[in-house]
Amino acid sequence: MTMQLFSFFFSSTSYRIRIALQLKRVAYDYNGVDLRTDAHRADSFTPARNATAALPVITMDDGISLGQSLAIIDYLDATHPEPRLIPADPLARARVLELSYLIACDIHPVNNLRILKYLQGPLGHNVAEKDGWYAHWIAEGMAGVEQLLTRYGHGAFCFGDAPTMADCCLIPQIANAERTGCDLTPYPRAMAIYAHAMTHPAFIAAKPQNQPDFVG
Ligand SMILES: N[C@@H](CCC(=O)N[C@@H](CS)C(=O)NCC(=O)O)C(=O)O
Repeated sequence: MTMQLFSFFFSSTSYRIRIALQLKRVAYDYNGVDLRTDAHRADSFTPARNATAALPVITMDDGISLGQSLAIIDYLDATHPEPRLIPADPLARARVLELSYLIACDIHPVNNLRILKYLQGPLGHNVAEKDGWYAHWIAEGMAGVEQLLTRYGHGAFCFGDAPTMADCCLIPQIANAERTGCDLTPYPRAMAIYAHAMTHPAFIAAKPQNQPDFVG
């Protein structure tokens, strides 16, 4: 059985996995789960396949399901080691994890769909306030990303001329920030990496616009 990816085209966490799968040339079937209609919370999808009602999820030959994008990339790196996305060298590995965690643990969670919905629903904020929240946390987080890249980054991607898990996290985060109209001019190093990634076949194939469930 081919690996199954449960993804939504605009989901940045799903985008991380699409990049990793494309880089590693792992065959997979794409299963679109529409976050806008709460399909990720439907009984047909949770909890058997999706313990936390979040994307992405992959399922494997033996029926095992796995969520959490960084755990999935770690698993893919162990089962499909070429090309490596998490370096073996302890410090190189730590640098890749440092940037990946900054994006995955600090930036993405506060701007996740359920948080934005809670701001507008139970907390009663309007669209402008919600957009201000989003832009604020992008600015705080991306300032840290740019610092790390300026101090420790090198090459055409975050840490060298080959992509790592850090690039799998950075590119989707920038794509989402760009789509929501955030000012990204203060982050020239990050944006240069983004521009370079947009010329790479694996990153192009993983773009939201190139997914079967994309709606413009
Ligand atoms: N830490 C998780 C986050 C997963 C996550 O929350 N994904 C978003 C899509 S980008 C989602 O499914 N959100 C649904 C919601 O907030 O209701 C990961 O890295 O996989």
